[in-house]
Amino acid sequence: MPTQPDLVLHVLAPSHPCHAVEAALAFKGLEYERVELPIGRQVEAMAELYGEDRTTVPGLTVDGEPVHGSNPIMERLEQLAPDPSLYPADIAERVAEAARWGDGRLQDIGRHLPWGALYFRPEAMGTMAPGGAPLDPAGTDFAMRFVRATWKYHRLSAVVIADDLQALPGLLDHIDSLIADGVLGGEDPNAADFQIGATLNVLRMVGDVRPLIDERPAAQLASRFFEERPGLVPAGAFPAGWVPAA
Ligand SMILES: N[C@@H](CCC(=O)N[C@@H](CS)C(=O)NCC(=O)O)C(=O)O
Repeated sequence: MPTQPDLVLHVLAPSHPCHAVEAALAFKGLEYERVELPIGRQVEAMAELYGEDRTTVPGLTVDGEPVHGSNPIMERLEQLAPDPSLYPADIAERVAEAARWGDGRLQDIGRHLPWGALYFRPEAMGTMAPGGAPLDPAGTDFAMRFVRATWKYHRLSAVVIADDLQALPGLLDHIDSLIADGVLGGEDPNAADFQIGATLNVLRMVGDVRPLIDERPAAQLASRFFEERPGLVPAGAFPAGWVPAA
């Protein structure tokens, strides 16, 4: 590409929608500056750059023009560099629809279930850094406070988590059907592969749900496009009866 606009991507390191956008940028071969915001201080930073009601990550500035949210960013990248396409012409509308579903329905579960499992196994938070290990008791005290604050922030509850677990097999069926229809998992990745694959990749850190994903075609969307994340909340974290049978 002869010239490209100046791209600055604002992320939180563990965020799966940020990983989706980074995979899309790499697929398009676009260069960008990656600004990692400190966890807990992203709201102020994002509000200043993107506006008071746009405080989640990712955000991208394109020659200073703010674009907020993983799907709007991928759509903007498509305008900037149409080739290779994130929305191939023959399935463009179905890909856009699947990416919207991945954002609107699936993505939250990628936040809820890891934080949900960590509530029951807080020491496992130490495994989420590269080379990490389960936390010692003092570290576990810190993790317990952190996880509780996160539950409050995301308005999590046992009912929310149990409902998400019950819904998961149906959502995975939908992903498998999109693969069977050729909307996902084709030879070249598209925007929906990145959006949905990034969420499946973060869900694989939850030992209770990993087997539900790994037995299915959907698993390939995580492993093909994303590196396996460090960290595992061991199976058996959720109370008996909450996790559907694999
Ligand atoms: N669905 C939006 C929102 C993404 C979102 O909620 N990101 C989370 C990280 S995975 C976040 O910014 N959390 C911090 C916060 O809500 O303040 C997108 O795909 O861009």
